[in-house]
Amino acid sequence: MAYTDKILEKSIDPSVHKMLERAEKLNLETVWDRYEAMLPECGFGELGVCCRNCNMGPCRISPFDDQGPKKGVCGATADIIVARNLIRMIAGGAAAHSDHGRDLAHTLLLTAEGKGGGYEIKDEEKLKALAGEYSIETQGRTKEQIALDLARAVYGEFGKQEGFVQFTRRAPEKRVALWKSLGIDPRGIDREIVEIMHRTHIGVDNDPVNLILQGLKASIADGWGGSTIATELSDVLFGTPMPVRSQSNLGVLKQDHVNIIVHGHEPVLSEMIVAASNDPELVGLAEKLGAKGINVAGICCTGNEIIMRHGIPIVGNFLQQELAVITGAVEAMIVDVQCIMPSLGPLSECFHTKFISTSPKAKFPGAIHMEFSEEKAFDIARQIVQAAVENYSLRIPEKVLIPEDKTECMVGFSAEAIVKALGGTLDPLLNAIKSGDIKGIAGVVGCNNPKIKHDHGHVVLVRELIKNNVLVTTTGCNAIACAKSGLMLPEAADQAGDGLKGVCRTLGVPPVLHMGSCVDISRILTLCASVANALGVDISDLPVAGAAPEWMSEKAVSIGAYVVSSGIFTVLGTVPPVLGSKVVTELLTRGANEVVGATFAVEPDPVKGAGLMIAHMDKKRQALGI
Ligand code: SF4
Ligand code: MSK
Repeated sequence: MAYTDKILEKSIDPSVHKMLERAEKLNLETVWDRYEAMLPECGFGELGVCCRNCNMGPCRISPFDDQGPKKGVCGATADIIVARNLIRMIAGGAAAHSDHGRDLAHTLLLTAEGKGGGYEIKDEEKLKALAGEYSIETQGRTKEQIALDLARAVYGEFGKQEGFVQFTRRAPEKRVALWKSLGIDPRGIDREIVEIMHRTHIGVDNDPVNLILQGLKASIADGWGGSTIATELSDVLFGTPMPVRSQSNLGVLKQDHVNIIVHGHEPVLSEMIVAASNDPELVGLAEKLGAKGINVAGICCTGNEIIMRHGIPIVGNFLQQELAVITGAVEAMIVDVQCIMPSLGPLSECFHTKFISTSPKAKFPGAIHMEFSEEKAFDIARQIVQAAVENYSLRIPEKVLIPEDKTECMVGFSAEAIVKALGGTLDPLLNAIKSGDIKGIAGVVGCNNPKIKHDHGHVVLVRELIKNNVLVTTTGCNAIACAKSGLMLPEAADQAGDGLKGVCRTLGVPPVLHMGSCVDISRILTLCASVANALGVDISDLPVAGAAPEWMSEKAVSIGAYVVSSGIFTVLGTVPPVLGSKVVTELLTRGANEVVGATFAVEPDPVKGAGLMIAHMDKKRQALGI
C-alpha cells in the first residue's frame, strides 16, 4: 500500500503507517499532530534557561551575547537555572521509579502478613538471596516470616536518614569508594529526592556543580535503590523471568476475542488482570457474548513485565498507545501509572473502548476509575475484566481495523536467566569478551519521542551494534522496538558480526537480550557489576556503553544520570535541556569523566551514536589489554 511521505516519515513500523492513515481518515488526532501543532517548541525551554521557581519570575536568560537579560530577578545565571532544572527532572524520574519500588515493598509486606488479595511468593530462592543481602535470618523460618523482615527492611530504605542504601553495595568496591569520596553515596531514597527540591528552591544551592552532584546522588538512589527494589521484589512475588517466546506489535490484537490492554508500569496490577482473565467464569461470559476468548496484551513497561513472565504478547511501545485504541478492537485499556497519555480518554470516547484508570495517583479525563487495592487485588481485577468482557457486545464491527503486523520474539533474560543460558557461570561471557568475539556490552533503553522517526533511532542503532559484535541488553520501549523488528530471535544472530553470531548460535540466544521494563535497567547494572567484580575492575573500566536513542521522560534523565554515575558512557539521541549552560554542558559531556569516569554524548544519528559506543569500547578494551 502506498502511504504519503507525511505518514512514512513518522515511523519505520508498517503497523503505525496503517493506523496513522486510519486516524487521518477518521479525523482523529494523535501525538504526532499535537507535536506538529506545538512547533516551534519554546527555544528557552529547549535550552533549559527558563525558571519558575519563585514568583519574582518567570525568568528566562537570553542565549544571545549582545541582548536580553543574563540573570534572573534573583541574580541566578543560566548555569544555575539549567542545573536546577535538570536535577528537578532527575527528582521527578527518581520519584517515579522509586514510588514503583515502594508499591512493590507494600505488596510484599501485605502478602507476608496474609493480607495480599491473591498474591503469593513465587521465587523463594530469590527471597532468601535478598534476605542474605540484608543479613536477615532464613534458617528454620517460613517464607512469610522472611518476607516480612525483608519488606520492612526495604521499606525502610525510602525514608532512611542515615547510612546507605543496601543494594548500592552490589556495585564494585571501587565504585562505592568513589561515590563516598564525592559525597554522592545516597542515604535514604526519599531523602535525596527531597533534598533536590530543597536545594533548588530560591536562594539555596546556587553552585551548578554542587547541584549536579546532588542530582547524581538521587539518581544512584533510583538505579541502585528504588529501581532495584522494584525489580527484585517483583521477581520474588511474580517469579524471576526466564526466556519465553511471544509476539509483538498491533497484530497481536484479535478480531474474534475480547481484547484487554494493560498499560503503564507496575506488575502489581497487570499480574492480577492476567490471573482474572483466566477465570473460567469470565471466559465463559466472553464466549456467551460471541467472543472466542479473552486476549490480554500489554503496552509500554507493563507490557514488558507480563511478556517476560507469562509470554503474553505486547501491542507496542509508547507512541503506539493511541493507535491501539484506533484499531477499534480494544474493549478496555486498563492503566496504572507513568507514560499514559491523557489523550486516551477523549480518543476512547470515539470508540466503544473503556479507558479504565486504577491508581489513586493517576486519574485521567474521560476515564472510568475502578480503584485498585492490593488487599482486594484479585476481586477488583475480576470486576475490571468483567467490565471489559461485557463491553465486547458494544464493539462496532465497521470501526475495527487490526493491522496484520506481528513479530515473534524471545524475551525474559533476567541476569539469572543469562547466567543459566551460559551454563551456570559468567565465564563463557567473560571469555567471549576477552577473546573479542564479543566486543562489549551495550545497554540500549528508553522511550519513543515524536522528535525522532518512531523506532528508527532504536533499531538502526541496535543493528549497527550487533553488526560490530556488541551484545545488546535492552529494556523499556527500545526492547519493544527490537522485538517488533525481529531482533529478539536467535535467528537475528545472522545480522550480527561473526564473533557475536558464533556465541549466540552456541547458546541459542538472540543477539539482543530483553531484560525487562524501565526499572529493570537495574538488571543491567547488576550484570555489569558482576562482570566488573569477576574481572576485579570498576564498571568504568569495562567495554560497556549505554544509549537512549529516543528518550523523552524524566525517568530517562534519572536513568542516564545513574548509568553515567555508575561509570558507563551514555549516548542520547535527543538533546536534554542543558545547552543554555556552558558549565553544565561541559560537565556532562567532558568534566564528568574526571569525576565518575564516564560522560554523556548527544548524537541524533543512530549510526554515528553506535560508532561512539564502539569507539569507547575499543578504548576500554585497549586499556584492559584485551
Ligand atoms: Fe527568577 Fe530567580 Fe525566581 Fe527563578 S528563582 S524565577 S531565576 S527570581
Ligand atoms: S515505558 S519511560 S516511554 S521507555 Fe517504561 Fe517507554 Fe520511556 Fe515510558
